[in-house]
Amino acid sequence: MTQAPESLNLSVNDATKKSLDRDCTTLSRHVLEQMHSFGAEAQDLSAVMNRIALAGKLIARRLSRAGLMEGVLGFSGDINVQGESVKNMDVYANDVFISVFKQSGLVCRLASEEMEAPYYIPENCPIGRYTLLYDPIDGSSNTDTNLSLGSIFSLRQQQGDDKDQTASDLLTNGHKQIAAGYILYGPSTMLVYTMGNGVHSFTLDPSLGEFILSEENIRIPNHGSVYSVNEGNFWQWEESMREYIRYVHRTEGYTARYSGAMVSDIHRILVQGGVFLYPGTIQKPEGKLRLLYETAPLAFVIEQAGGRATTGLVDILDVVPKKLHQRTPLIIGSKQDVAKVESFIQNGH
Ligand code: AHM
Ligand code: MG
Repeated sequence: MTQAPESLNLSVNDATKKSLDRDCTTLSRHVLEQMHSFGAEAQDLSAVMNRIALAGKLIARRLSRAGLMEGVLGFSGDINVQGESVKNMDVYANDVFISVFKQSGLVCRLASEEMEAPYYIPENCPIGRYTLLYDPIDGSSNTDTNLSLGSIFSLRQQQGDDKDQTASDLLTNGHKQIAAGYILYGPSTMLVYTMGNGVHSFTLDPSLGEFILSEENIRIPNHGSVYSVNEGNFWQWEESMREYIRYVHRTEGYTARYSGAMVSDIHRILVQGGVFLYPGTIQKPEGKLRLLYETAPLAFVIEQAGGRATTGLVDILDVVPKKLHQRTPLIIGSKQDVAKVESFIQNGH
């Protein structure tokens, strides 16, 4: 038998070692590395992220077989607190996040787009634990056509004992978020998160059932060619927004992309640059998207990647909501592109 040269042996071993290292950089290990600690808080946050990942895996599994199962697609027949028709997948995904945190002793309250009031988990939950705010299915209109969807999450520390169960301590600005991110259900399932120390993406490896690190410290380009907005609302907007759209129409180098699920549109922008807009209309100046579990977590991610997020007048992370389901307009993405939209809103050019 011919002996392989020593250098070749070495390089094969190095490559194997590298891929093994990569396969072992799971989400929970990454959170611990980010915290530079193995203390109680780091262990807790790692466990919380691990359970969010489990919710993502359960939702991804159901979506991947949706066309083969009864009762997964279509509407549930209910109307949610936002006045929107609820889909079966919205109900399932909402329950999944509750189920993964039951008895965990980590998250004691959950607030979501689908529930009028927060859901309390009193069992095994000491004061000062975490609250999870989430949108179980972002872009639910894409569910029945097998297109990309997302889940959005934001973690905050409970302030006070909330004895009257009003959750008024949640009505604070977005800088109070401890962690935030999203899960993107696309051709592969990805989890993107920040804990205030950069933005990191993970891809679900179905053969392992684990989210494995794809990219650390993602930086959003300062400018991109994409603008992402529902232009069907053109005549409902203020004139300044219409003027911005006329500007991109007549300026070379812009291209439109809009999927109906902002997690996937914003993920594209995180990677390639550009701007996503969901402005208010003359009738509804507050827009469609909710602050605490949609715009603030996405703003935290994009700002951590070096981008910006604003209502057009105020940075999203500075907005203090008056109620749990408060809406805000959203302009988010590359610094230069957000500034361009702002210049139209604030100065009319
Ligand atoms: P949802 O959480 O109820 O699905 O609403 C949020 C979604 C975003 O993902 C998407 O960008 C937007 O609503 C689409 O709304 P529209 O159809 O008005 O453009
Ligand atoms: Mg939503």
